Amino acid sequence: MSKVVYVALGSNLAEPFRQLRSAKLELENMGKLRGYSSLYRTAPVGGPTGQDDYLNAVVKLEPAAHYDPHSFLADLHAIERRHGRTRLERWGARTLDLDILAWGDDVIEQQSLSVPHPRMLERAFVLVPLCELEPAWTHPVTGQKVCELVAELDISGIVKTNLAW
Ligand code: A4P
Ligand code: MG
Repeated sequence: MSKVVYVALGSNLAEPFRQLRSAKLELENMGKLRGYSSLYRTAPVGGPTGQDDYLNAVVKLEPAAHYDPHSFLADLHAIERRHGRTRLERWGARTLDLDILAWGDDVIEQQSLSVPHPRMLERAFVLVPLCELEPAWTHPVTGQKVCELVAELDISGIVKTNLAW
């Protein structure tokens, strides 16, 4: 059976709602869409001060059979480029950020690709939508359950929107 991949989407530039909607359509070309969270408006974490709020969401996909995690990430980067992403500074404002949160239960620890995503455990803007989408998701290394992790975090900067994909 094919693996399931969770992709985190984030944008805080150039009409984030438009960016995320069109990115989701592009993701649907990379496999079978198995679910998606609501869209969340979130306070920026890290990076320069004065950034606009982000729009964040998580999408669940069954990747097309020809993908491995590296070729999948390469195609995510291609989508980011088509959305005008430039990498000026770490954690700076961006038109579109696509991260692989998890690839089945695989554990990969390379600089170019690390899954589960190493910073996801402390990030409410990732865990809140993942808990909504897949409450049973469990970290393959630590065994922690996503919604239990959310319960330990400050989620005051995370607001579920009524925006419809
Ligand atoms: N990389 C390694 N593992 C992965 C993975 N699992 N998924 C490498 C995606 N990429 C992975 O990423 C830098 C490098 O990480 C890539 O070359 C890739 O090979 P990037 O997207 O170029 O840079 P980045 O996103 O600025 O850095 P980073 O470290 O991924 O940042 P994060 O952790 O994604 O944080 N606040 C709110 N509210 N909402 C946000 O969405 N996002 C960030 C970015 C900061 N603050 C935010 C948000
Ligand atoms: Mg990133």
